[in-house]
Amino acid sequence: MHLSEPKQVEMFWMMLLARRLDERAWVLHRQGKIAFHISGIGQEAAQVGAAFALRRGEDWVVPYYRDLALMLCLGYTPREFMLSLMGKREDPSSGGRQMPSHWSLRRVNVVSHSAPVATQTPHAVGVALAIKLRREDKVVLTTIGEGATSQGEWYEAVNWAAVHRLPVVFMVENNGYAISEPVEKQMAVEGAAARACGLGLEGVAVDGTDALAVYAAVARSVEKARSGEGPTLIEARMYRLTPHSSDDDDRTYRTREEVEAAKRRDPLLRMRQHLEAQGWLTPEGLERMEAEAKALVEDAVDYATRAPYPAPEEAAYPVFSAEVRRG
Ligand SMILES: Cc1ncc(C[n+]2csc(CCOP(=O)(O)OP(=O)(O)O)c2C)c(N)n1
Repeated sequence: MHLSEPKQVEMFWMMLLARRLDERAWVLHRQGKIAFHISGIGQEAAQVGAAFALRRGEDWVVPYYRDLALMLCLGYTPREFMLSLMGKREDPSSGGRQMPSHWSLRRVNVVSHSAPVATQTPHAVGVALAIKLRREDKVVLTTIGEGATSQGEWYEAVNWAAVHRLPVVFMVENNGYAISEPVEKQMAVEGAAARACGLGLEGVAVDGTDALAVYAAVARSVEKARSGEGPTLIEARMYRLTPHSSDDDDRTYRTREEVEAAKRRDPLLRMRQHLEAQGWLTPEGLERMEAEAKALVEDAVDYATRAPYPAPEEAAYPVFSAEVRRG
């Protein structure tokens, strides 16, 4: 499960780019230039670790709204992210119809999710069933927040996957909160991995601020799924460093001290320190990366700002089928 130096540096680059894009999204929101943002800050290590364990572009991914870093690893571009934030016609996820960060990218097998949490899990299991029936050499990775694992859809889908030993990896990004609800109010067990034992699949808890640890856990689960040994539930433990969304004020339910303490365990910082300790990242190298990320963010914002909105007369396309529209 060893990853080479260039791969590890690439992991850091993806985390850095996701962070800088995400930070700009907050600024755009506060400037009144976008309507809504839901952030992945603090969750990048797990997302990148998981993405690197896949055959990207061949395997299927059914993500959730915080997965910007995962999406970038699959080939989603900064321009596409900004198009989605601004609701522009060229947004590949929905042509500006969906909420931003409800990713979908047909060219690399990424399936969109609906806004009701946990509805992506049955979709992912359906894809895994199709893979098994067609005897394809592919797996599905699906992600979710820990709060959403309390939903009925989640249990039904994971149960089905376990019974039929489907090639799917369930990764829970446990960031400590479901909006204002802390984990201990969400579940009577210690974490989402413990939920696996009642459903008959392996549950693994891993430090979600460590990209390499998540990579190792997901890579092992992916191999297991590929060889017909069924699904795994991985719980990646991390902390949501931002409010839930641009509409949330997290000061109403958690202390600043708690958030500041979590920032000292920032996954981006952790990966940077790891690379520096290996001698794989110099101050000049970091400066170059930062400059490149800034240029990509600027280009994406300029591009998406100039891009057209969907035409009003196309509002129902492709949300409803032709039949529904006629009716
Ligand atoms: C079925 C349903 N109930 C409530 C909501 C509103 N809602 C959106 S995100 C969210 C919190 C989900 O928390 P968690 O699953 O822990 O993921 P996180 O946002 O913390 O990453 C809620 C309650 C929703 N979208 N769908």
